[in-house]
Amino acid sequence: MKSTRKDCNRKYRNCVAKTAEESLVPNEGISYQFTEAVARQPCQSVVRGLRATDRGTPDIEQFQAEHKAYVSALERAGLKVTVLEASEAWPDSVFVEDAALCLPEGTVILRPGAPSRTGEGDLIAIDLAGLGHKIHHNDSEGFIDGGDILVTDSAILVGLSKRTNQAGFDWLKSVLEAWGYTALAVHTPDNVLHFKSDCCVLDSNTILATSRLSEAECFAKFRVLTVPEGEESAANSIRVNDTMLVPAGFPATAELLDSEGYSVATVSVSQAALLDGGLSCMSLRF
Ligand code: CIR
Repeated sequence: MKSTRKDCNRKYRNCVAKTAEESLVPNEGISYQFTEAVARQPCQSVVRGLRATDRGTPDIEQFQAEHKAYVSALERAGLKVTVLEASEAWPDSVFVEDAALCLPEGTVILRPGAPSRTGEGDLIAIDLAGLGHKIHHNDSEGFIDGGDILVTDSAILVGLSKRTNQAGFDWLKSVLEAWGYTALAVHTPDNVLHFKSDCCVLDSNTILATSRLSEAECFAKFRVLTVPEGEESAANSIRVNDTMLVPAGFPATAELLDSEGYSVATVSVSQAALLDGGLSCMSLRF
């Protein structure tokens, strides 16, 4: 990546009303102020993508159309989006979020915990290096999926899950602490694929979460808005600059966010959802 931490902090300072000195959070804006994103075209083999429950096979053409609309939504929110070529060898590789974590200090290559996804880190490392990212490789035996990593402006929360183990967390924590971040291990609810399947950042002090997570101790320092009952999947929304991207089909959540003053845009992710994917997992934002 081209920007340094210092440059980035300067960027954030320019974007928010308060200066970093006045702010109560160490990295104000790091969780939602971005200039770029990386996504990957869905491949034909996505029909063999992982899913906890079989609710049907994704339709490739519809997946591609929804992916295109997703990229356009990111662009409308102000990002320059690089769309990487599809990779047939890795059926779930459209879900780029699980393979890397992009921070101002560098890009950390992760090791996704599902056996059919472990090589996605090496795959995206080549692409991101080609885009000028400073790559930090995973030199541990641990597993960690980006879907379990919630970057907030005050700390980076990592949900231990079926895809992210203690060794993966310990390794990432050592990398993040060397860069000055606080990394905290938290619990991913049972039967939930990833920690971020159930929550997202709304701003420096506010989280949107499902009711099963909203009472969790890990959010004690945040104001938490709870996703209306029956709309749990809408917790996997993403804030991109001044826009809240919310999956289509969850009107009560869109209304809640609108009433809280967020500018909401909806995006259909019906085909990704068949593979337990959602808005956050289809891009790396930085
Ligand atoms: C998987 O099971 O790994 C994929 N089918 C879905 C990954 C979704 N990723 C994410 O929520 N970060």
